[in-house]
Amino acid sequence: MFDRVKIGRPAVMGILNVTPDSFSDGGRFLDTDVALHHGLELVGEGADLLDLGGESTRPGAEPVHAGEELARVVPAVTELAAASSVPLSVDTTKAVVAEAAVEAGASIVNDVSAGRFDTEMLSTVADLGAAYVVMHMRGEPRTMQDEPRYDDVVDDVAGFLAERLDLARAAGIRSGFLAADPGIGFGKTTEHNLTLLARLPELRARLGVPIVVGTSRKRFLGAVLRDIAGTSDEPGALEREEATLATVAWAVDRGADVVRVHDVAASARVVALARGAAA
Ligand code: PMM
Repeated sequence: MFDRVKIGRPAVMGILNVTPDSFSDGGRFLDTDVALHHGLELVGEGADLLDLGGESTRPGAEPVHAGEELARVVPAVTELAAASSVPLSVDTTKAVVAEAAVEAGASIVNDVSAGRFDTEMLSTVADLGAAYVVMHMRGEPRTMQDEPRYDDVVDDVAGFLAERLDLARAAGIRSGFLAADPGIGFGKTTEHNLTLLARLPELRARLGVPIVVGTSRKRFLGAVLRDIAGTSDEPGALEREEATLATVAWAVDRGADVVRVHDVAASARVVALARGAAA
């Protein structure tokens, strides 16, 4: 499902947020027809997978009720599953949403809480026979950016992910169906994020599962660009695209198996080039 060896290069996961408040494309794809259209566009641009999310996880975001999340995600998954054959992933921390989305045609559950927010999640994913992405986040979205500290960010993140992968296996999720994500931007400073990217090979070697990396349009890129420009203004989400592409190339070079991105067309080209350089 996630192995870069199988398709001969890292996979491009296109982001389809069906939320009114996601940080970079919130509100644009809330309508099911619009989501379907955008999803198919991403597939046409080279997305190997689509990741649909109905709850914003941006820093400070408030949780969404399951009913609301289901109403956002399930119709979009149903329509996309009927219209396209790319694997669909559901970005959720709730077992009921994971279950409904998989029944509607998704085959991957992308859980930014790695099973911490819902005690039913791991057993539900195991019963569904779905693939599962465990991501590292410090605490919860509402408070994760409050003075993040680590002894050694790579060691701490790897230790957390290894523990969550063990729990996922113990719950019955098969090893070949698991992937891990360092959670760029989830309770980390700019320095932490850059360190995690630089030391991705170490993380990958320690965990022994495919690695998903999501840097797309994230805030730390704005901070780096601001420092480079020597100004006090931070570029907004839509002005972070070239920085995103630089980190996509970097992540691929350091062994990322899946890159989670908004701009699929440009990322697909960068992945193809970076893979040539990394080979
Ligand atoms: N980032 C966001 C949401 N879900 N899932 C994974 N596995 N990795 C990420 O880095 C990640 C995620 C937040 O970004 P968005 O609002 O653009 O979706």
